[in-house]
Amino acid sequence: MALTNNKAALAWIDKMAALTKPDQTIWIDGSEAQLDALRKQAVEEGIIKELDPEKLPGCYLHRTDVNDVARVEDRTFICCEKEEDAGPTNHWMAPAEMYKKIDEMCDGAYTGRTMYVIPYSMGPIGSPFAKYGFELTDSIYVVLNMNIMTRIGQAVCDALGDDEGFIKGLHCQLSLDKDGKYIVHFPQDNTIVSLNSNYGGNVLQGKKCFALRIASNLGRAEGWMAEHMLILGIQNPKGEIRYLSAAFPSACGKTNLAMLIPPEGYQKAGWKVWCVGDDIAWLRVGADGRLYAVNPEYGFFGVAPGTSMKSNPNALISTQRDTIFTNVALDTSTNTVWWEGMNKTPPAHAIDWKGNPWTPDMDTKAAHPNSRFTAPAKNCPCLSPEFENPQGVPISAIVFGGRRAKTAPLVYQSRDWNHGVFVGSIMASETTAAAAGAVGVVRRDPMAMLPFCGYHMADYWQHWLDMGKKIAHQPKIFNVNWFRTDDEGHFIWPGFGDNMRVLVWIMKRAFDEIDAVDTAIGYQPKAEDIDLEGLDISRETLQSLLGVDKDLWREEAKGIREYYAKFGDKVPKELLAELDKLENNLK
Ligand code: SAT
Ligand code: MN
Repeated sequence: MALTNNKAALAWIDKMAALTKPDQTIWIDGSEAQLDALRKQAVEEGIIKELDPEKLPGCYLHRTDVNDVARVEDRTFICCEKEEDAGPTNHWMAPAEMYKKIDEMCDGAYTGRTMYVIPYSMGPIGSPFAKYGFELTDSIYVVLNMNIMTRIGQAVCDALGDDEGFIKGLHCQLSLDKDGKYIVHFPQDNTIVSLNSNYGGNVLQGKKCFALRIASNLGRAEGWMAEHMLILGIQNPKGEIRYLSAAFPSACGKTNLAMLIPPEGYQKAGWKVWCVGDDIAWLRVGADGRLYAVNPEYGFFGVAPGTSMKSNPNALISTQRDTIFTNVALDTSTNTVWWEGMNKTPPAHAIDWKGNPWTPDMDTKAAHPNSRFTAPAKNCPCLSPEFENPQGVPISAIVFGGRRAKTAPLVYQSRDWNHGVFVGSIMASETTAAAAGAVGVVRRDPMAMLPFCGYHMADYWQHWLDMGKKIAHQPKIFNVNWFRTDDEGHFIWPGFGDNMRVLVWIMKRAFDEIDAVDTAIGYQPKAEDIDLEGLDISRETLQSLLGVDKDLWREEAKGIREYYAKFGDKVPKELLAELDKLENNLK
């Protein structure tokens, strides 16, 4: 039975049912009884495997099709009316043409299948930040994951009422044809369609499709921001908590930073990090003129490989119950999961992510490099008490960062908001396994939004500049790079918990509590102002990590100019002025 009387929603769902022709329709009410029945059914149908109920209660393993393991950026479309509004970084197709294609592909797509209707909320239900949507899917795996990643069910329909401003989403698994994938967004209709995939980032529509691509459009129109950012709170020994948000590309350590455990000395002194979110932030100007953030999600869709009790105990603990693992290895002797980097003792006998027998002497990976866990946020030991705060948390610093072997120093601060927007716009990072395609190639990824900005990137930069004018108390903007390597290709900075040392400097700067050095690219710490106590790193090494190689940066400036040229005369003049300033400083 329908969970809403919302006429617009019912009319659209009827229309989709007429197109896809399901055998039956099931509304997901969010009740444990219904979810449990679906879990049982999914186990019976071989979609998921129940793991050891003592060691991993409520946990399941799923394997995707081998050609369906990451987001497919070249199959992702923004279908606004005019091609120029999608801009040079998005794939575009005329809406009418795309709708025609979808109608053809989805005609009878649910024949012999069930249509699940998932009402879901991004953001705490009833919060001024919250937005509601319906995802229609023929995948129980999607239902079970959406239940972890978003708030679902009757309460969402109740909060939506008759409002027509909901997001419409259709997902059809079809044959999972590797060449026939379509991840499509119609910003003017608040509509999302995912075809021929069952992989998280493509089909858990609340995440990248809604909370970033569609929401970036909504934010632009309504005067707020949808960003690919973690949110964390740093509690100092006085007990004050200060919040920052940070944008890094996929698989560059957002989850690790968001759940950071400070070095021992810091813990003893009373420092603590609280996680509000690990991937997406929605930001609005509050009545007090500060910028406030909520995490619109309800769970973590984290990269499994490399997650260990050493690297990120909070993440690993989060996955110990009520979690769905995707494309990790199955330890057959214990009926638990394993992945590269979990520990140094791989199982003697496992089933790899493709479903084949695996032993440690084989030279294939047991888990896919982009294998994931879907874990409820509530499981996280350091989840912020403000996680459900409908008003969000006040942001004092915004941090950009990427994976750069050279060029970008450990940390620097922008001189002001506009310079900070420039710093975000020139972000570059080496590609990872989170998207299909080559790994390790440096590409520009402005604000880590390259695959997620739902309109013209240069208009998005303009939106950032415009937002700056609306925020009376602007957060300070920084850039970090944990990934500088030495001549042998080893990381110089230890990263993980020790990133706390840099965060503490950032927060002191954000509150004007410490001086800095004015360099060609922005403000940088004095080498003595980054605490190295208990670390095996000399001041000279730190100095080199902070170093700005002017030759490399002149090359960088040239690359930025070429990159900006792609956007033609849409590049905001403020950013061109910042580039001129940078070039001047490098003379
Ligand atoms: O694949 S997801 O988009 O869900 C995760 C990521 O790539 O950031
Ligand atoms: Mn992400």
